[in-house]
Order: sequence, then C-alpha cells, then structure tokens
Amino acid sequence: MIDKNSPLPIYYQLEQAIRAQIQQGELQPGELLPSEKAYTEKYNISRMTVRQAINNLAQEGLLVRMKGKGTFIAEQKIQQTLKGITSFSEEMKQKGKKAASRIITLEEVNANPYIAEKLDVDKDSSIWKLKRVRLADQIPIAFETSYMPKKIVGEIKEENFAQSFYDYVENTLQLKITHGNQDIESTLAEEEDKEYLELEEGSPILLINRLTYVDGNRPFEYVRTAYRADKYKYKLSLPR
Ligand code: 16G
Repeated sequence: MIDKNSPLPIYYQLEQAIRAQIQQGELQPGELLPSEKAYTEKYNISRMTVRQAINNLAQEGLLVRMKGKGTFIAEQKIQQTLKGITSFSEEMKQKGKKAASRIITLEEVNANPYIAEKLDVDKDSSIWKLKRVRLADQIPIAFETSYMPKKIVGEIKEENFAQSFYDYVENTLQLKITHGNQDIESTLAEEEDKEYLELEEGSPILLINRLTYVDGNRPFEYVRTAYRADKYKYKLSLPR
C-alpha cells in the first residue's frame, strides 16, 4: 500500500490508505485508530510521517483525537443541502433520523434594541424567547435560542414547540413562511452551547443566525442556532 519509490510523499500515501479504509468501512465510526507504533511497524516508516498523516486527517475531521484515550474514526456528519427554508424536523426526516426537542425555557422578555429592530417591534415590547436543544436519534445536534413577536405568533405554549414549530406556524396559525436570511460562521462553543450539546472546552461550533419571514415581509423569528461542528455540515451546489 505504501510505495517508497513513488514521487508522492509517504505521509500522503498513508493518509490515502486510511481514508480508503474509512470509506470502505474497514475502519468504522467510533472505532479506535491503530496506534502510531502499529503504523510505523507495519509500513516501516517514521513516527513523524505517521503523525503528519494523522494530523492532516484529524484537521479534515475524519479522525477525532480524545485526550488520554487515543484517536478515533469520526462519526459521519449530517449533511444538509442549503437551498431553501427547511425546519429541523424536515431535515432529519429526509435523513431518516428521528427529530426531537428538549425545551429548556420558554419565557416572555422585553425586546432589546437589536432584536426589536430585527423583529420590527418596539424596543422593550414583550416578545417570546425560547431555548431548545434539537436532537437527531436522541443525540443533541443543535442548541437554538429563538425570539418571536407576539403580534405574529400570539400566545404560545411549550407544547407548540415539542414537535415542529414550523408545522405549528404553517398548519395551526395558517401563515406562509416565505423566506429567510441567515449567516453561518465558525466559532467556539459558549457556556450554554457546551452544556446542552455535551461539548468539551474549546469545541468548535457552526453558528447560524437566521431571520425568517411570513407573508413576504413580516419577520416571525430571529434564531441563533449552535450546531455541533463534529455532527453537522452544509453542502451547496454552485452554479456558474
Ligand atoms: C431550523 C431553523 C430554525 C427553525 C427550526 C424549526 C436553522 C439555522 N434554524 O432549526 O430557525 O426555528 O428549524 O424547526 O435552520 P421545527 O419546525 O422542527 O421546530
């Protein structure tokens, strides 16, 4: 598998070999990767070379290092195509996973100037603030903090969020969700993200802020969602 006469660097050949083993299922997600020593002995190559290959694969997210435990094959990420407004429940259904929510809090708060402007309500007016953990097959994937204006969603209860909120908006409130604007950035998990997503100190997250509208121009939710970067990724098709 490793050809020392090849012009391809040895670390790269080892990387390709491990990658192929993962793709072919010889190394399964969650499994411990053989030790550096095992690779040095098997291929008669230096520890530095093995380390470089493993570093590159860890950086790519194919391997995960756990302090004091070793290096493991990473779980497959949930891959979401970015092409329209979908709810978490719909996304998970498409992937054959069971969506669930754990409601942390639902409360009435006074809109701060930033949120008031986003939701087109008066500053300090009473709005809903909801915190939910979103789970796929019982694994926490995302932590959402949403703000919703009462003038659009009215009086809401926790049970309206137990399943799909978008289903409630469209089918119970009979509103048409028309579009949304969102940005996506990578950052580090904050205290609550770590707690609810079961992450360690310094873990990366994919942070999404979304403003979603009904009836064309009426904003009905402003959401901050922290996705686990080890479990979720976006896919785009780019026309030219
Ligand atoms: C997604 C949306 C969130 C929306 C939720 C509704 C992003 C970043 N966030 O998580 O804005 O509230 O879906 O899901 O896409 P539900 O209908 O399953 O409650």
